[in-house]
Amino acid sequence: MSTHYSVTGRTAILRIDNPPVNGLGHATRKGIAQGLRRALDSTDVDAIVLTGREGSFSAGADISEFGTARTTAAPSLGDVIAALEDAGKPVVAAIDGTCLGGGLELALGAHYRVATSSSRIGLPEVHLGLVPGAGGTQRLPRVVGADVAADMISGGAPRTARELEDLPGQRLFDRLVDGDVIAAAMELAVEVAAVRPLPRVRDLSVGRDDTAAARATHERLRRRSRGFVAPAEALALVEKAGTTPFEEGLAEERKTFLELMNGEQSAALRHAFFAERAARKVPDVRPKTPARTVDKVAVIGAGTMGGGIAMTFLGAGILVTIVESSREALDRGLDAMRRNYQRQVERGKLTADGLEQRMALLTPTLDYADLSDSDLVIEAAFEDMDVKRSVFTRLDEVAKPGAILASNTSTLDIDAIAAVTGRPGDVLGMHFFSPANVMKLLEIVRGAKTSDDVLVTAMAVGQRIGKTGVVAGVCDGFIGNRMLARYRDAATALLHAGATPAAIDSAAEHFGFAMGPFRMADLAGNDIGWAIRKRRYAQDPGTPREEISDALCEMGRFGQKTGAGWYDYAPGGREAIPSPVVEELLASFHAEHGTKLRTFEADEIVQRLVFALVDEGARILDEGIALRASDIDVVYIAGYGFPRYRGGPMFYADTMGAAHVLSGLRRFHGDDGWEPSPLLMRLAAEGGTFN
Ligand code: T1G
Repeated sequence: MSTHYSVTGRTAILRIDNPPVNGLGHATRKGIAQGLRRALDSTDVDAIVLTGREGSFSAGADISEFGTARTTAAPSLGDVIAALEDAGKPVVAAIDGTCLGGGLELALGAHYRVATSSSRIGLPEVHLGLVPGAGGTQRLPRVVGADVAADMISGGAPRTARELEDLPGQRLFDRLVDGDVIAAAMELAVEVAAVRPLPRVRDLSVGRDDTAAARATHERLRRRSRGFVAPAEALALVEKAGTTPFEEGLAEERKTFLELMNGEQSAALRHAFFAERAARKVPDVRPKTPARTVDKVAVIGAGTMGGGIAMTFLGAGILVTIVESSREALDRGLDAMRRNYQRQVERGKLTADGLEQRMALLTPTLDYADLSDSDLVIEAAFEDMDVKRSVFTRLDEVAKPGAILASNTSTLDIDAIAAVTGRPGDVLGMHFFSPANVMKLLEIVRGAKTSDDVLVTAMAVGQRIGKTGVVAGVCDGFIGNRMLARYRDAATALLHAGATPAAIDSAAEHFGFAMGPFRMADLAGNDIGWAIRKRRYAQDPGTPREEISDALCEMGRFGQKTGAGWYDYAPGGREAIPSPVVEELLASFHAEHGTKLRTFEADEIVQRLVFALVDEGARILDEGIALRASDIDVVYIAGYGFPRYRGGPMFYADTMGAAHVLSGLRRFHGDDGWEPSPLLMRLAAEGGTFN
C-alpha cells in the first residue's frame, strides 16, 4: 500500500508511503487519487492534509518508470494535481524533507502548504535532461516570482523552505515550522475548513517577472554544457508563464517534457543517475557486510593531493592527522590549505567560522606515531613504488590493528604495496582526482587480498565525503587513467595524421567535453606525460616515440605553467592562443615524414577520440577491472569531463552500435597492428550493447 488514509477529527490525512523516496509511480498516483476521492465523498471530512514520510515528502516522479507505459498511465501526475487543485474541500500539503520535482508540483496543486524550514525544495528535472512535466514551470513562478523560479528550474538546484519563505511576496508557503509539520498542517486545515473559494496557485499572476538574472545564469550554464538543451527549454517555459494563459503554458510544458523525455539526452542522464547508484553495489560482497568505524583519518603527505584529500575529510567534519617528512613541507601544505579555504570564504562558499572549524579538526605532525589511533590512513606520497613501499612498511609498524591502509596511487600496483605489510586484507587503493577537494570521482582499487569489509568501508567513506565511488581492479591506470592513455594516443595519432591541436580541441569541446585533449594537457602540464614517456623509452627503447610531444617538451613548452605549450598564453593568462611555434613544429614533422596538414571532419575527430575510450573500456570489462560498463561511464563523466548528457563512453557506444564502433576503429587504425577486444567483437557480431 503506497498511500495511507486516516481521519483525525474532521480532517483526512493522506500519507504517501512509497520507500525509498516516495517516488510518484503509477500505484502511488492511483493511491493519492483514490484517497482524495474518499475524503471528498465523506460527510465526516471537512479538509485534507497530504503528506509523506518523515524526511521525504516526495522526490518526484518514479524515474525508473520513464520510457514505459506506466509513466503516462492514468491517473497521470498532472491529473492528480488537477484533482487536488479542483477539490471542493481544502487540501493542505505538509512538507518535511525532500520535496523535489513532481513532489513539489504535487504540493503546488494543494491550496495551502506548510513545511519544516529545513525541507529541500526544488525542480531538478534538468539534471535528467527534462523540464518539469506536471505544471512546475507554470505554477512555481506564480508563487516565488519568475526570477527565482527560472534560476531554480534551469539550474536545477534545490533551496531550503526557509530560503524560499524569506522571499518578499512569496506565496509558496503559508506556514513554516521547525517541529511537527503534520500538527501544524492539521491546525491550518481546521482554520480554513470553511474558506471558499479555495486559493489555487494557477489563479495567481506571475510576480517579479524579470528573468534577466536567470538568463545570465543560464548563459553561463550554456557555455559550460554546450549542446545540452533542457536548461534553455526550462527558461523559455518560465518566461511563458508570465506572458500566456495558464492552460496554454501547461500545454506547452507538456509538449516540451514529452519531447525531452523521449530524446537521447534524457535517456543518457537517466542512465548516469542510475549508474552512479549501481556503482555503490559490489555483486560478490555479501549484502549488509558491516563497514568499519572511521572517526579519525590520517593523510601521509601534505602536497597538492594530500592537502586536497585532507580538505575533503575536514569538509565532512572528520578529524584528520596530516603527516609530512619536514617542517617546511608541512608548513607549505598547511599554508596551501588555508589559502584554498580563504578563497572559498572570499567567494562566499565558506564562512570564516567554517574555515576555523575545519582547521581545528586538523592535526599536523612530522611523527608517524601520531597516526597510531587513526581508523583510516591514506598515503599521498610521491608516485614511486620504492617510496610507497617504505611508507607502507612504516604504516604497518605504527597503525593500530584494524586500521585501513589506503594508497592514493594513480597507477601503481596495489598488490605489490600490500605485500610489504603483514595485513594485505586491510590495504586497498583510494584514488582521488586533483583537485581532490573538488573532483567527485574516487576510484576504489580492490587488491587481490583486500577484505570485503575494507572495501565496503571505503565505499561508505567515499559517499560520506561526497565522492562518486567506483570499484576498480588492479592494473596500470585502473579504469580512468588507462582509458585516458588511449584517448591521448588517439589525439596524438590525429596530430601525426595532419590535424591541428585547435581543430581537435574544438571538435572535442563541441561534442561536450569540458576541455579538449591539448588544452587539458597544457592545464595539467606537458612535462608530466613527458617524464612518463622518458621512463618508458629508457625501460623499452622500442617504445614508439611521440615525436611532436617530445619536441614540444624539449622546448620547455610545458603548458600554462610555463606560459606556452600546445598554445601560447598571455602572461598569467589562461586563454589558449594558437601558436606559430607549434605550427612550425607540425610543419617540420610533416616535412620530415612526407605527410601534411589536413582537415578532419569534427565527427571523425570525435569518433577517433571516443571510440578509443570505448575500445579500452571493452578491454577493461573483458579483464574484470571494472564490474560493469556503467561503472566506466561513471568514471569518465565524474573524473574526465565526458559530457554527462551523452551518458558516458560505453552508453554513447550503445547509441552508435558496437558494429559501427568496430568498423570505425578498424578504419582509424589501418594496418598498425591493432586488434579489437573479444567483447567488442562479440557485441558487434550479436548486435549487443555494453550496458
Ligand atoms: N525515481 C526512482 N528512483 C529514485 C528516485 C526517483 N525519482 N530518486 C531516488 N531513487 C532511488 C535511487 O536510485 C536509489 O535506489 C534510492 O532511490 C535512494 O536514492 C513530473 C518528471 C531524493 C536527493 O530528480 O536526487 O519528478 O540504488 O541513493 O542519496 O516534473 O535520490 O537504492 O536501488 O539518491 O538519500 C525528479 C532524484 C524526478 C530526484 C535522495 N526528481 N533523486 O538522495 O538517496 S523527474 C529527482 C535524488 C520528475 C516531474 C518530473 C536523490 C534524493 P537504489 P539515493 P539519497
